[in-house]
Amino acid sequence: MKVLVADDDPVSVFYLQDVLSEWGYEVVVATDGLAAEAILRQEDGPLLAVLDWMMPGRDGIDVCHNIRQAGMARYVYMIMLTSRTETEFIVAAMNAGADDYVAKPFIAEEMRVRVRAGRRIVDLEQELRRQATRDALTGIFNRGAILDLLQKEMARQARASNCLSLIFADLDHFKRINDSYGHLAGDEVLREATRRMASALRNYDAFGRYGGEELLAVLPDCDPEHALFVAERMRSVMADTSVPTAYGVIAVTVSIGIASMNAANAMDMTELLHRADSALYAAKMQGRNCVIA
Ligand code: GH3
Ligand code: MG
Ligand code: MG
Ligand code: MG
Repeated sequence: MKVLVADDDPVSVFYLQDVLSEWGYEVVVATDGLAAEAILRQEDGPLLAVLDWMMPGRDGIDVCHNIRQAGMARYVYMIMLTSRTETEFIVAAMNAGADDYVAKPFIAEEMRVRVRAGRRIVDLEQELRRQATRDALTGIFNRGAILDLLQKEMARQARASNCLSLIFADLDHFKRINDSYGHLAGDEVLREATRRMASALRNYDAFGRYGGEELLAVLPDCDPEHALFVAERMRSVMADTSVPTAYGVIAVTVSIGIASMNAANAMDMTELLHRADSALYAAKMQGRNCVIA
């Protein structure tokens, strides 16, 4: 796990770096508050930070305050490092958003247990976020998370005047699979189907379960032509190879509908979903195991 160490005192930085890496943390260093804040705001920035109170430019308290105000998607656990240990200073630090504090000069063992307590919080927060956004059966995004992501991505693409494509996929005659092989076999097929279809996507695409055996892929910066190519790949990874399960080898195909949006034809999320759903319906009508844009 990455830990940010922000301190203007090179001796303090050196010591912290030394002990933290010995305890297995990956240390990122900033020597002033501005740099510290910039690092914490990065998309994959550290989730744990040890911040010196007194730093040139922007002090640790301001960094805490700004990070809490920033409304970031992830929680950053911040430990204030301070030589001011009177109650009023501690209250000020924690009011600004610090989670904990360690008195300077610090004792390594105390730093170790306080960072470890922070890590417990960060781990719990990440697990909670995973459970809230992932589908329990397949591990892909759940309905709430994929729709949330679609909404955000549509706004982002509209600002950038980029094209976004949406793929709506539905397994064919899935009820028959449940009826013939049982629901546990159906579950296995669904898991394998999402795994295969996800591998057909680019790594900045998002994939989620809309409901039952209906799946949504959000493809940013993707025109209809390329979306068709991706969807065809998703279709063929299913059609080309049957799925081996504990209950037998099961052939399963998928029907896919595509809708795209760009600056010239802006629309809201409901409209885009509706279009992809209509295309999916047309694919079913055309005989299934096909893609319609
Ligand atoms: P179509 O080709 O028209 O899509 O036919 P279908 O049978 O796939 O369509 P329908 O939507 O009627 O049936 C979907 C079935 O998927 C019904 C439901 O029991 C099953 N299903 C939904 N979620 C799950 C799941 O998590 N596990 C299993 N095993 N089955 C599921
Ligand atoms: Mg200092
Ligand atoms: Mg179906
Ligand atoms: Mg369905």
